[in-house]
Amino acid sequence: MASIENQIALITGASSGIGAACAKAFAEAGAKLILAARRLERLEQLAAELRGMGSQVLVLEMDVCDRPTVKSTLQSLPDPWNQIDILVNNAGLSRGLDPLQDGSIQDWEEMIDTNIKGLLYVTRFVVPAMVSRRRGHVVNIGSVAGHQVYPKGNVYCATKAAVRSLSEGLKIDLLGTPVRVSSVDPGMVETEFSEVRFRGDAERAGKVYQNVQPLTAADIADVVLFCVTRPAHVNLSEILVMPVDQATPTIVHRRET
Ligand code: NDP
Ligand code: 8X3
Repeated sequence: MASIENQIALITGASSGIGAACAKAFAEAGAKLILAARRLERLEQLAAELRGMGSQVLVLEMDVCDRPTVKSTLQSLPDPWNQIDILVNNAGLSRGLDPLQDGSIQDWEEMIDTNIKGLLYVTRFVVPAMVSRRRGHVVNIGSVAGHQVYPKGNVYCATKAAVRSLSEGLKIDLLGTPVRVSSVDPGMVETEFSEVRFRGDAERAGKVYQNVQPLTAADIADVVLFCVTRPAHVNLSEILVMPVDQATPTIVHRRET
């Protein structure tokens, strides 16, 4: 196992779920953390917890969709925080679950702006320094939804298929440099994801995980940490992580009550 001690890791969407779990796992492994999201209060709370464990943490209030802010924030990081070794492109969301022909265009735009364009902006402003420093690892959080489309998943699935293509494209374009690109693609993980999808309808969100054992955010953080702690010549290109109870996005084993 290679160490990530004292390496600088930028995690987007660190205020909740998988991003927050990655922050904890990385902090335990001794990394220095840049935590980014829109909800500053949440980030400050997590940062206080991690600093209490002895970690160095920088908090960034950053909406990945806001290109000028992403650019200015990332290009004005103080020394040594500008020397990012690991980028976890995790910020993402789904909105709604509707047949495409009835879909909300605003929901589509929010998913496309966040999951595709936001990931691109952050990558564009972080990776050049990795190339010039000749070190770095980008981990994109994709989804099983990027492998298999499910009913009413249309645009969300398309954004995650795009993330899969972007991981592949970046890997090809970085060939010849030591910078690695991995895609970690989870199935069902119990986080705030479904509450966001159903705009705070906790009852509907709860039904997604009813009578089933989903993955936890910590399960995914484990896999991300595994990716970034392989020897420098090893790249885990793509990892699909599913709960045992889930075969495909729609084929799920629900226990009898
Ligand atoms: P959560 O809703 O718990 O977390 C999503 C995170 O993304 C939050 O920290 C949120 O922070 C951040 N985020 C959303 N929009 C933006 C934005 N515009 N700018 C910056 N940050 C943003 O869900 P998960 O932890 O489950 O989701 C994390 C990733 O995992 C997503 O990419 C999701 O698509 C993917 N995924 C999730 C699965 C699941 O079943 N849960 C399965 C497969 C993939 P804030 O609101 O503070 O900005
Ligand atoms: C999140 C998992 O199956 O709801 O990417 O699309 S799913």
